Amino acid sequence: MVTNELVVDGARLWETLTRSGEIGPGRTTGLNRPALCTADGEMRDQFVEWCRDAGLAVRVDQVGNIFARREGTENTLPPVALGSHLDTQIAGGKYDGILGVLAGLEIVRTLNDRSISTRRPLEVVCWTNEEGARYQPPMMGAGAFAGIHVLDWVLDQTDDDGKRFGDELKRIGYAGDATLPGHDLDSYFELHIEQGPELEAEGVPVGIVTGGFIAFGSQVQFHGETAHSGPTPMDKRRNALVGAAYLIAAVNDIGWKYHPDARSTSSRIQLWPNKYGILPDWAEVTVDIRHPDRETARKMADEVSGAIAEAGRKGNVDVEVVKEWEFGCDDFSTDCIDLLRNTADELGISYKEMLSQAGHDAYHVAAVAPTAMIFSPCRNGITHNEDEHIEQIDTLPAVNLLMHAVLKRANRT
Ligand code: HGY
Ligand code: MN
Ligand code: MN
Repeated sequence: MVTNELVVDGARLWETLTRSGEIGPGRTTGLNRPALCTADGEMRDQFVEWCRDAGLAVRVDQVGNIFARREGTENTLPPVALGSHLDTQIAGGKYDGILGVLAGLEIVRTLNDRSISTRRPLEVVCWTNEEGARYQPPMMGAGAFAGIHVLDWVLDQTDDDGKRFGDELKRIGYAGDATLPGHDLDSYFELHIEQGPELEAEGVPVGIVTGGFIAFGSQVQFHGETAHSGPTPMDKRRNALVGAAYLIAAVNDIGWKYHPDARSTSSRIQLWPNKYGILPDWAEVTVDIRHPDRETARKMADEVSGAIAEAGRKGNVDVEVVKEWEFGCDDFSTDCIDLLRNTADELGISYKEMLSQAGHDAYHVAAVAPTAMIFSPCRNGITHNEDEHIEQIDTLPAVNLLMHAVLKRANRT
C-alpha cells in the first residue's frame, strides 16, 4: 500500500551524505574521489560497513561493483536493484551519484525500522568508475556488468601515471570474485541529481527520465617530432600541439553548428614534453559529443572523424584514434517508467518527464534489465563543480518515490 505514512528518515540520510562528504575532500567545498584512489577505497569501506550494520550481505564483482543484498521472502526471484556511484570527478560535488547509493541504503534502513519485508530481494548497488575521470571510458563498472566491456580489457586500462585498473582495484581491496557479465536483476532504479537547472527553476521535486542524450567519446593522439621552437622553419615543423589545437577548435565548431541541442567539447589534453622552447611530439585529446537525437549525434561523430584527419594534415602530424566509446539511452523500461508515474500520482508528488544530458550507469544496466531513473533538483544545475548543492526538503520526495516504486516492483505478483 503506497502511503505518505511510510517515509525515509531524512535526517539520517543527510548524516550519511555528510559523512561521505568528508571522505576525499576537494580543493574547496567538494570532493576529489576518483575511482580506485585511496579515498574511493575508504568510502567503499564505509559504505560496506553501513550495509553490514543494516544486515545486508555484501558481494563484490571482478571490477569492484558492490551489491548489498536484503533478502526477500522468495529469494529465488531476481533482486530489484537500486543505486548509482560513489566515485567523483577530481573537482566534484558531494551528491552526483552518491545520493543514489546512499538513498538506497536509507531505504533499506527505513524498511528495517518498520520491519517491512519484500517478496523479491533488494540489492543496493555501487558501480565502479562511473565518472571516467581517471580511467576512460565512463560508466566502466556498469558496462562490464552488462557485458559491454570485457573484464581483461577493463583491468588493463591505465591512468596518467600508468597505474593499471586491476592493480589499483586490488590495492584498495575490491577485486571481487562475483563473475562478469553480472547476475540477473529483476529491475534497476537509479536516483540521481538532475545536473541541470530545470526542476529547481520550475519548482518540481521529481524528474522521471524517459531517455538519455546519445554520446560519442574518443581519445585521439597526435604524433609529431620534437624540434627547437626557434630555428625550425615553419614548413619543417611537426608540432603535435598544433594538430590537437585544430581538432579542439573543430569539435567546438561542430557543437555550435548543431546548437542549441548539441553538446560538443574537448575537456582534456596531454602533451609531451610540454616545455618551453621545444616542439611537442606527442599530444592526446579527448572528444565528447552528444545530442538528443541518435541520427544527429551520429552525423556529428562523422564530422568529427573528418576533422581529426584534417587536423593531422593542417598540423603536419600523424593522428590516430586510440579509444572510442558511446553511450546513451532510448531503452529505459516503459513498465518501470509507468510504475514511477503511477506511484508519484498515488503519493501526490508532482514530476516532469525529461531526458538526461549526462551519462549514467543506468544506461548500461538498461541493456540487461528493465531500468528507470529518477532525478531530484540541484542548485542552479551546478555539477562537476565543488559548489554542487542539494537541499533535504527538495530531495526527499524523490527518495520516497524511489522507495515506494521499489516496494511495488519487489512485491508484484
Ligand atoms: O559522462 C557523463 O556524462 C558522466 O558524468 N560520466
Ligand atoms: Mn553521476
Ligand atoms: Mn558525474
